[in-house]
Amino acid sequence: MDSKLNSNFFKKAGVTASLLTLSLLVNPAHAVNWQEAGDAGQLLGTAQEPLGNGPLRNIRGAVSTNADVDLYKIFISDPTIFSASVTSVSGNFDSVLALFNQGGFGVYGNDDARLGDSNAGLPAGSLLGPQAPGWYYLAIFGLDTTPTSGNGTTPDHYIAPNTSAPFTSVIGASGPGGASPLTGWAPVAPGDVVTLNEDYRIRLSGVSVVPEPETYAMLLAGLGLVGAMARRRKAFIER
Ligand SMILES: [Ca+2]
Ligand SMILES: [Ca+2]
Ligand SMILES: [Ca+2]
Repeated sequence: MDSKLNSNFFKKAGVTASLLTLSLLVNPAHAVNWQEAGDAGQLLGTAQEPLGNGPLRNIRGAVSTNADVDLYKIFISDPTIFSASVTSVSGNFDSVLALFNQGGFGVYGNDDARLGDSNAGLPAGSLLGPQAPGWYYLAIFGLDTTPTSGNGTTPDHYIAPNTSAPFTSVIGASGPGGASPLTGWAPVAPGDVVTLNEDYRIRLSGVSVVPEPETYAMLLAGLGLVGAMARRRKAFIER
């Protein structure tokens, strides 16, 4: 192999890696406002992951019908302040929020944040809330469906318990299917599907798009790469 060519290649690659590292260091993290791209899926494998770099402040999206569930993969960087609250444009969408952990197990959910307000909210500081930083899944959906687990979507598979008025309670995964991870959603009978086309906004706190540990890992990997290249270049030169 031509050592000169290799040396140039590594020099180039080293500069690229250095620039990447530098841009990560000097680029202040801006707040991210995510807009649903197309239609977010509703299962762990099809959840939509907001992209960018910085604290995730808002997710905006739309529910096409009362059977539309939008699931987002989010990184909760600070569980002590994590909260999520929905506003819908017209108020015709009676939203529900549910949080699942990385394995798809239900964490907590809510139908109405406040009495007389159909917008859902997951409060900070709840004993039922997330206790550790990490990847989670946040679902927004309407009242006509509910998350299910196992190999069925009948009420004996419902992850959340039945609730009664005033629907403001914060609930855990204490339904009959609550001990297993999310695998489906209770179907809305075709005749009961209603077009909504409702825009929603989920305001978030305690959520980051690029998690800090990963950023550091990337930085370290970048620095390590540069170091390794410098060492290899040196080895080539000394040869
Ligand atoms: Ca949607
Ligand atoms: Ca959807
Ligand atoms: Ca609601």
